[in-house]
Amino acid sequence: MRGSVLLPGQQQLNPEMVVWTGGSRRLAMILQGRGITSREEVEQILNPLARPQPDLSGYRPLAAATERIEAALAQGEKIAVYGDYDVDGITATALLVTALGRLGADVIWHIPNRFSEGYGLEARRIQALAREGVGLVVTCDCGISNHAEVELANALGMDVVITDHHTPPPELPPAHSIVNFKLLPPDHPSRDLPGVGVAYVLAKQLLARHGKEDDDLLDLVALGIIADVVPLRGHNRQLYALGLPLLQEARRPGLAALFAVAGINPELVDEDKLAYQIAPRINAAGRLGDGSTAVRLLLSREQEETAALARELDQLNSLRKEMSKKILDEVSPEPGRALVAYNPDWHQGVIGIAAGQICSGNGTPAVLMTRAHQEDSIVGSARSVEGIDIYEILHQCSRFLDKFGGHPAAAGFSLRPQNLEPFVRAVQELLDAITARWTPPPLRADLVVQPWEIDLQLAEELNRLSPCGEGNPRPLLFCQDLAVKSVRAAGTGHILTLGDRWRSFAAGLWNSGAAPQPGGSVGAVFTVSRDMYRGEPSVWATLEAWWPGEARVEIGGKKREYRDARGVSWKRLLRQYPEAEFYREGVQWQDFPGNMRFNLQPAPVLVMLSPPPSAGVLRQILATVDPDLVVLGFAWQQRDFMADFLGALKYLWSQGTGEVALGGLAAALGHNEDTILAALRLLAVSGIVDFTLTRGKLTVEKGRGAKIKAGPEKQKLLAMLQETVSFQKWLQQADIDEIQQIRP
Ligand SMILES: [Mn+2]
Repeated sequence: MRGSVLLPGQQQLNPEMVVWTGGSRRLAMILQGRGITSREEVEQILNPLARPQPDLSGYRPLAAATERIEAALAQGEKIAVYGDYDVDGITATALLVTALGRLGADVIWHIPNRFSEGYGLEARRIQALAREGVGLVVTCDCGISNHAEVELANALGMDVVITDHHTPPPELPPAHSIVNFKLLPPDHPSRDLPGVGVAYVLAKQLLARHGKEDDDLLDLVALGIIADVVPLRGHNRQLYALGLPLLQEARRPGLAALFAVAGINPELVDEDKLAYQIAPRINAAGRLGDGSTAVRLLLSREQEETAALARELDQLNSLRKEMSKKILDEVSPEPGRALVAYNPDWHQGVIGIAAGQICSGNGTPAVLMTRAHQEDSIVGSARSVEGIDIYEILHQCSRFLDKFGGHPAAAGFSLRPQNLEPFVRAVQELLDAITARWTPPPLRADLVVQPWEIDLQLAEELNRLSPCGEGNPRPLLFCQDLAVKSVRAAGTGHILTLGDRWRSFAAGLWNSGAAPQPGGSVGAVFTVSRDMYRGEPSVWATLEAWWPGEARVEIGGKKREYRDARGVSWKRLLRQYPEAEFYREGVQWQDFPGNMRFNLQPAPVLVMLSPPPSAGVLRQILATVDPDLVVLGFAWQQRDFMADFLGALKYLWSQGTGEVALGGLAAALGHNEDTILAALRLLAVSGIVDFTLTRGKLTVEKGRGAKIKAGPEKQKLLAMLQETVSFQKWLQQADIDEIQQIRP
């Protein structure tokens, strides 16, 4: 599996990040590790609707487009919506047609045929529209590169309003107006809207001017955002958050029918179901048949019609899957070598998907070619891995190609049959040379977790980062030591039961060759999600990489000796290690020698008198003292946390100010900072205190309440305290070998 793993840096966590994430230290660590450090950015990820959508009404091209469409409405001019055959173009078309229809427009629409017309405006179709009496063409998800075709439309007496999100060429086409947010400044939150998002902004403005609703169109936008793999940041996150509930309520009959044929419970619709189950079914229409089928499905309100259309898309998708499986069966990629293959019988609409599957399965680029449907030429599709720019490679072979386009990860091209042989030779040679010196980039882990942390609560906590995908990846977790309890083959991969002595969870391992042996232990990098198992919600992990337990990735790099002195009295330890740094925390230890986590100094010997509250604090202590010898001397007794905590607050108030550093208070009580915050939140909702946290400094004021309220805050605090108790109990009796696995 993947060679190397990059662990998150050991940076000091800004305590305010924990507050901004609503008390989640883990989310705070992940976001800070990703360079998200301001309150606005955190809010934008976790709570995108806290702020209004960007106001684009002052954007001039939008006003021009609105005016031109309103003129068409006033004159009863025929409008043609010109879309695209992928999900983005299909949803954008359905959206514009609905909005224009709602305004009483005389509107027709067109989805080009992928093979006979190709992507974007096409000359013969423009002529046909002119003959049909169209006066205004409104594009969506295309048009920005169609200079000649727009010119032709103008010559035939039609105006063109372009709405598109593809990168504009240096010279813009002579359209009446061009709404493309890629022309906005680089940091504008609307810049990455997909085609359907751009269409929505225009439709919203038009509808608003006529006092009409646009909210029911947002399901189309949410679907297009996920299917078009645009960054899940900025305005996209807001539109997705608004559209998701409509999808989960299955408001649109066509999508309800599609969820039904796909066996999806609408309430459970999320970004993954949209990307992997819904988008392929809608795309199947354009790949194997006619994209119009999908537009009709999205527009239809008739139950019989939607059921029939949804079945049709489902069948096309099954056919598409069979065809790509057949391609996968027919090729035999060599491990570590890029695959270049041609077969005239493969379907043009499927080679891109198959190339993607080969590429991710084999971990090398893949180039597949077939005979074009319509003309005497060969078409190809290429997919590549991170760090190998397939577009650049095609560029270097462009002397053999008629057309090529794309980006570093995916590209398409066409060539004449007589060039096939020299092209295959050239491209294989180039790819061989490059893949030979290529090493996969390291996986970048967001968070180091211990086996006992991997539970449903973790999955739910991390799920607050949803939607995850482009621009906001699902967090990658690193765990150094997981027991492999069982392994069974499932589909193209394996399902494992992993865990530690006390807990287990299920994990999927897909497309990655060998699985570990049960009975041993592994290190792994994985994502977690919430899953239903036998009707119960549970945590599910998806492994991205694993390695045998004995080949552990070094985190600290330093060899440390550990000595077991659990149960030995502190007086004896003090005599035995007079030069050592002593760690002790918690009110019961106040009068003992030693230091809290913040007052510790580097020293060759560390004696731990009290058990730290979490692996995180233990790591912090080890990192600060950086000892060669660690003496585990802790004795532990359970205390009443609330009594200690209220006592500390009383002491604070008796001193006057009510101000204290969060870290200092946590250390004095021997707890985690997020536990202290959870306790303060509970006391605050109970009216017992009022508190603010600024730059790590707490100000706590006395409130009027006296009784602690039951509710989610109390549950949360109890869960955190339980976690600390479990960890400290574990420290009491675990093998030294296991404790040693917790490194800075
Ligand atoms: Mn698009």
